[in-house]
Amino acid sequence: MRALLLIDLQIDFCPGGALEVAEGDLVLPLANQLMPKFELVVATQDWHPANHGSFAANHPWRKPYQQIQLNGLDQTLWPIHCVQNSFGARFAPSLEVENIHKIVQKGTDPSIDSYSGFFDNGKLKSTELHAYLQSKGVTELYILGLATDYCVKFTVLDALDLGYQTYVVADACRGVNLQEGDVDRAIETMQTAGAHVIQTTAIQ
Ligand code: VGL
Ligand code: ZN
Repeated sequence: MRALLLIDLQIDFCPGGALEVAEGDLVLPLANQLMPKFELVVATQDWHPANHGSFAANHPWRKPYQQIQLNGLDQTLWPIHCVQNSFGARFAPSLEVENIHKIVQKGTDPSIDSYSGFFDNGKLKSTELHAYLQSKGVTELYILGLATDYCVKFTVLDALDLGYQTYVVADACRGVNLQEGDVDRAIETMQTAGAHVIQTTAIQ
C-alpha cells in the first residue's frame, strides 16, 4: 500500500508568508494533481505554540536565522511562523484539502523543534504519523512539499529509517536555501540514504 505525504503546504511557507519559500506556491498544483492518484493522502502541518523556542522573537537579542542551542540541540532561529490556529498556519488556499485523509501536526512542544513529520528533532517523542501509516498497511511513501532542506529532508530520512520505500517528488518540493546549495545537498543526502528521487510525471 502506498501513500502520498504532503509536507507543510501552509500559507506561511508560500510567497508572502512569514517564512516564505521561493516558489513554494508552485508545488500546490502538483500536489492537487497527485492526490486523486492515491488511495491515502496524509498532510503534515507545522503547528507551533506562540512561545515556541524556534522563534527568534522568543529569545532576547536574537535574530531570525541565527543558530542557538535549544535544550542541548542545535537550533536555527526562525521568524514567527505557523502559530497554532493563525492565518499563516492554514493550508494554502488553493490546496484541495478535501482530498486529504489525515492531518498530522508537529512542532507543538515549545521546548523542541520538529522538522520531521515522524519525530521531534531530538527523537524524544513521535507524532502519530508512523502508527497511523502502519494501521493502514502503508509500506511506500511518496513525499513532497516544503521545505526541501528542512521538513522534507528530515521526514524522508526518518521514513527510510522506519523502513518505508521512500520516493521524493523533487519537482514538487521547494527549499529555503539559507546557504547556497542547501537544497541540492538535501536531495543528495536523501538519495544517498536510499530515497528514490522522482518527478511528478513518473507517478501513475
Ligand atoms: C520548516 C523551518 C521551520 C519546514 C518548519 O516546514 O521545512 N522549516 N519550521
Ligand atoms: Zn516551524
